[in-house]
Amino acid sequence: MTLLTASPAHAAVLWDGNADKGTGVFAAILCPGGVARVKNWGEGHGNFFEFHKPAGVDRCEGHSMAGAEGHLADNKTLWFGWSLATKTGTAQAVFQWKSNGTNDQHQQNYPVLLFVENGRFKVWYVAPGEQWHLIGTAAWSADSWHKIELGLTTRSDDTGSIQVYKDGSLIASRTGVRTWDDRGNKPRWGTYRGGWTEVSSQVWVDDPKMGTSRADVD
Ligand SMILES: [Ca+2]
Repeated sequence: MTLLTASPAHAAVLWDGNADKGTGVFAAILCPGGVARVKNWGEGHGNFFEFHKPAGVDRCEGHSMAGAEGHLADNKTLWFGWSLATKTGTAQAVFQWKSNGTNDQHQQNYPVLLFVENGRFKVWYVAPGEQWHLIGTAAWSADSWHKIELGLTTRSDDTGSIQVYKDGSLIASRTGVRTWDDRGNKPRWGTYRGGWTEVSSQVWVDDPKMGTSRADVD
């Protein structure tokens, strides 16, 4: 007798940010002076999100996930997956694992940052005290889609972990990190200035998802 089992019982898609549903899949759009909208180039990705940050503007981002923030907590395993394309090789911060609160309310403003900079994709872990650690990097080609998968175990002590896959290859893996700040964290997709407020940047995000396993967001 053969037992056919479905996917593991603990696996689950916790949030599906399909662009067919519009920008309301995000909890908020933070894009003053820029453009955040649904776009479609008539290719296989169908509808996706466009974030355009003109020069002189700090950010154009989709902040967090409507209806799914209850899943964000300490001591969780969370996977985020999406497709990303950038107009140039310097799109600045394209994802932030952003801490809630401001200034002295947090020890880490952004424990994990993903950058596209000078033709490289970069994974930063930013420890308390604004200590930046480059924990992974890979070549980046502008104007084409790339699959990004980020796995986090959230910990407010130093026992968390970070894994990042780009186009199916593991490019960053780090344990012994603090991934959950005092007031918690939320994901942000789009483009944030980094050191280059004067640079215009345009990025496209398709099919962002959150789940409890990599398979959920693959
Ligand atoms: Ca799509």
